[in-house]
Amino acid sequence: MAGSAAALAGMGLGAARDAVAQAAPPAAPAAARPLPAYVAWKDPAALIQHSGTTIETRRSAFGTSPITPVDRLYIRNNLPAPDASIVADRDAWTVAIEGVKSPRSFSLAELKGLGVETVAMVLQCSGNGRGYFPSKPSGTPWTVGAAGCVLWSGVPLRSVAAALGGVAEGMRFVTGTGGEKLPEGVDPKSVIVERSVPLSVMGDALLAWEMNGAPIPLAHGGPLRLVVPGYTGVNSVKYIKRLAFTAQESDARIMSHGYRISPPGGKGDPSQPSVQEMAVKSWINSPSGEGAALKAGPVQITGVAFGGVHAVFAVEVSVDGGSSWLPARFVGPDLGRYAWRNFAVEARLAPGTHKLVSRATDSTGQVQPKDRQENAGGYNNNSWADHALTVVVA
Ligand SMILES: Nc1nc2c(c(=O)[nH]1)N[C@H]1C(S)=C(S)[C@@H](COP(=O)(O)O)O[C@H]1N2
Ligand SMILES: [Mo]
Repeated sequence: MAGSAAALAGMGLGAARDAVAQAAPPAAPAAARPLPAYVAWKDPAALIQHSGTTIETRRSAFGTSPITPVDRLYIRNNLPAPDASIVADRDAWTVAIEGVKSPRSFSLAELKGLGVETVAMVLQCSGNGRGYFPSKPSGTPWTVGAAGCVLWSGVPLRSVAAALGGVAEGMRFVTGTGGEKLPEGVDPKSVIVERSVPLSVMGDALLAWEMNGAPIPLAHGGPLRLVVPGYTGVNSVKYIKRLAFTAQESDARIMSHGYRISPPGGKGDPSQPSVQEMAVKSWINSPSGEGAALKAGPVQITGVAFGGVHAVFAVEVSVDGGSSWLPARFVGPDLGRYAWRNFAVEARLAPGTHKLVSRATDSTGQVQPKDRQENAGGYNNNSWADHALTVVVA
């Protein structure tokens, strides 16, 4: 596992892993498939298009400032995005609020009067890093780019609940329902995007209408999106049409059987843990290992690190596959516990092959693990070894 040239040349596990780490195709925008119409405004050179509904950011496209530009941010849709007509008159969008003392619907215009807050938050698909599972779980083989750090503005859930007399007795979950038109001829529960998270998210969750300073694009859930800081992306329901405080978790398939941590070879069921809180994670973005070999000399090794529900506290970098570690420094502003931080280490890399890895620690002392936790769906991969980058210095 030491990132030596010999290990790379061999056919062992380390070599296989490196092959996966290099799986992102080199930038070739001219040859890239055109983006689908609903995301045609995105930057194709910054993206890897797995399908029309699964598009990830290239490792080399993250930059060194914390906020991910919307035209580079990943896309994940379980159902086709709704028609653009839903953002023609944003303020007219309505959301039903249930499970409060006085249930009612609010228009977006009315919600804007109830409160406003802004949070910087890592939005990361539960399956980010699935591409590094040797078991090749079904689902998109995301590498690092099903994630971004985004600023959201909207009304806190607690303000919405307070405006309606508070959460009703006995409610334990926040259940959000997406506003997609469902395909006909199938059981709605088998396809609807409806997720439940514990009531404890009330402190920081928002009903958001703004993203990085502009109205949320349709593709990212406009006109109105539930955002749950610290939780994986699936819990932040786009084009939300119903927000319910509920006694039970939703029985929609995406909640009951989807996004569960199942043993390898197993199937999801409601007894297993749901994919919810994110854990401490980091990866290196530059040098990216894509494109031409590096020249020997000083290099700034940069990447991103986040703690999930806790703030990230420290990052270390290794240029020898994890045998020895150097402390990284944080670069740029701290946007709060749910955001990621950019980090940098200056290193001199001699000619040859180097295996670069990073390892983050959160504010509670949790250290990013070396190994992934095997599971059937390929969820929650925060292994530092899996996210290694192999670079060649001329
Ligand atoms: N209504 C709705 N919300 C949704 C989804 C969806 O398909 N429909 N996909 C979820 C998943 S799995 C992820 S990872 C994120 C992706 O958000 P993005 O497309 O804005 O990057 O949205 C989540 N919220
Ligand atoms: Mo996701």
